[in-house]
Amino acid sequence: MAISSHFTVLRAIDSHTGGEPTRLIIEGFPDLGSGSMAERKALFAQQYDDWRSAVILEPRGNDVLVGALLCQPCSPQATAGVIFFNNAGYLGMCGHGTIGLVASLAYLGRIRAGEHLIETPVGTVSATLHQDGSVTVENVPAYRFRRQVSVEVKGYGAVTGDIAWGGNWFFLIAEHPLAINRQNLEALTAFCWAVRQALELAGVYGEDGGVIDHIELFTDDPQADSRNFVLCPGKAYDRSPCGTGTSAKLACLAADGKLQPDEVWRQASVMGSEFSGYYRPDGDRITPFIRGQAYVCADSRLLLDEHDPFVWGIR
Ligand code: PYC
Repeated sequence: MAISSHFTVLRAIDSHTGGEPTRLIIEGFPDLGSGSMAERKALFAQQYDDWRSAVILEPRGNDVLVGALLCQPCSPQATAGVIFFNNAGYLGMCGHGTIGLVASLAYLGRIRAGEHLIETPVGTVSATLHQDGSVTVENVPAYRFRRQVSVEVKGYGAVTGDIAWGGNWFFLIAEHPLAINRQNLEALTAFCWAVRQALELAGVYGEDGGVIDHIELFTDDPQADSRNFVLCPGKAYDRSPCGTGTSAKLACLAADGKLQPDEVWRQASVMGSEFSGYYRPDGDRITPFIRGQAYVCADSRLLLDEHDPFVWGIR
């Protein structure tokens, strides 16, 4: 089928991992060169940010969607490089997105079951595609940076949580007044957003000065070891248990001596989807392993019409 010259065409594979969507761009994106994924992410952000909004924002996308740009890796040993992005900007790493990437590459017939190295802006991760289609991600090293930090949150009072790195910065809160279930999504979102703003107002950051842009709440779950609610940087909540958030949780459990190496932790999301995880010690950090399953749900072409007033998304 011929497509007129005023269209730019991107091929996208959509998947979801525990309900959380990933849109993998496999063709049509501007060349970002051959630098590291961190360098290519910087170039993407500086020169091509309108391509991020075209892919992610309405009318082609939505606030929940996480984008993943498939890149040629630097190392010949790696299967792929990837840069993750969302409605607000860029992610260092994304667990559900890596599981979605691997499921999408398997759907395309580009990979088989086994271990694959994937380069990300925050380091190389390994992803094992199992025979049953599930994927285990060996994430970048995770650690708890600060324990039990209190912050005054407007309208809620003092809130205490741990700050941990799982590939993104998280504030993990066990003690809070909210029920974690689908009926309470608005209140959960409002609370987490207020916490996020309070952290910034109080000048509380990650170890590298990074913004703590993921807020994670926990409660007990009848089936899993815990249920969480994760608010992502652009104010959308994660439908999955969040791979980097589960990694941050494993780091806190390890630091508290509440979970032993190789012991399995089942993390449920607010939607009821589940990841399982375990860790291995890595100096003063841990290496987290997160297992989940993604399903491919679209193989499509995104059309960017130069005459369309919303060609770069509704910003
Ligand atoms: O699974 O790591 C994750 C993630 C980060 C943001 C949304 N999902």
